[in-house]
Amino acid sequence: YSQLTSSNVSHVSYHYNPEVSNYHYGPHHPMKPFRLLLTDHLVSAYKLHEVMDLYQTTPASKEQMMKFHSPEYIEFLQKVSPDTVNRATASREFNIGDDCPIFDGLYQYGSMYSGSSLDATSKLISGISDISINWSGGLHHAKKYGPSGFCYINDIVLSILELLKYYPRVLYIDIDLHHGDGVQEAFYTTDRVMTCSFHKYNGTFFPATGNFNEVGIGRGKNFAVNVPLRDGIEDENYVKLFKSIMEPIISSFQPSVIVQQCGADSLGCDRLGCFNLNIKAHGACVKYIQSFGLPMLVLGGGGYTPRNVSRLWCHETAVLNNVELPNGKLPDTLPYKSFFGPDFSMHPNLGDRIENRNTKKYLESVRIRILEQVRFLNG
Ligand code: ZL4
Ligand code: CA
Ligand code: ZN
Repeated sequence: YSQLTSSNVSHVSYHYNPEVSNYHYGPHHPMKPFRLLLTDHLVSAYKLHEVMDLYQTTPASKEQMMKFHSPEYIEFLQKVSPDTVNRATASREFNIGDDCPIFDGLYQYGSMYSGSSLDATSKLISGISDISINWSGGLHHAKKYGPSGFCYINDIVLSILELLKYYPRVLYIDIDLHHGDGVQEAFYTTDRVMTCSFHKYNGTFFPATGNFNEVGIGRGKNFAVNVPLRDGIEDENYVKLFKSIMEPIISSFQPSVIVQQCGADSLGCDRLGCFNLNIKAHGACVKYIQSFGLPMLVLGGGGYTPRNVSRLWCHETAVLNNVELPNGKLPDTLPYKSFFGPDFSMHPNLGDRIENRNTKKYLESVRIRILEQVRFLNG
């Protein structure tokens, strides 16, 4: 299981099963798997498919999903259907409801996006890829015994468990708008996985966890990092804070592999969002992590304005391939081009919708507090 280090050009692989974009959470539900089809069309219109290894992925098996999830929960998902579900029981026993409804093909959907993450993971482990991408993954809220926040199977936990068989230390970075609670909880007591989430936090915003004082327990103490942010954070402050926190974490933790969740709901103008980030700033965080030259699993996550989700993940696919996309209008051959109006460009301004409630003083206190925690990593 050697890693490719001799070449200065990374081998990038893209893991996708087009079927995943056909599932529907239901009318008006903000999570739209169709955004994955839009992303794939953009990636293809820019000919990025030609510079990466493409893999059509296979669904995860029941046994693979039970490496984290309880057999009762997986069996429930396998058996349940919209017509036969007892909603009262499903809600009480398995947290089924408006956020996590029962829809047609739910089990296949969960095994499909998790299978993509596991396929991407095995290409890293075998050394065939230096960077593996699965935009359909990154569903960070799912718990051992049930779904949470639009997430049914925790593909991230499954992937990290697999990575831990071959790598001593895994760094997990989560730039989704929401706290990566499911991943944090799964590895809260180990010093082999460091979890680090940037998110909106005010004590009530979903999932209501992720304050500074959640740092891990036992051997895992100080190996969970939380960066609680207020509404309206802007490009420059976010990227500066991100780099100033991730640099010392990477130099002291010395991860052997990095998993990055790239949730697109931290962009400005997101249907559920409250930050002001532009696509280039979000992408700069991915580029910065890539610059450390470690094997990297890159995953999607949230993102509720499909045209911007697909723009972001196409831009990040380009970044990871060291490709500069042409400025100007989107390619004429792009299917669903009408979704991208009125500007028809890759970089609409998403940056000034919400008042920035993160003062310089607040962000400085966040940085100091986290650097304090990271100092404890070395004894
Ligand atoms: C919706 O319109 O804050 C679900 C969810 C369904 C359609 C019809 C039902 C209408 C917004 C959200 C009633 C919906 C009430 N429909 C939903 C406490 C809540 C209880 C459920 O990006 N109601 C729960 C979850 C968050 C809560 C965010 C982020 C995932 C990720 C990774 C998950 N849940 C209040 C909300 C709608 C809906 C409209 C919704 N749910 C917005 N925020 C939530 O981190 C993928
Ligand atoms: Ca996050
Ligand atoms: Zn989110």
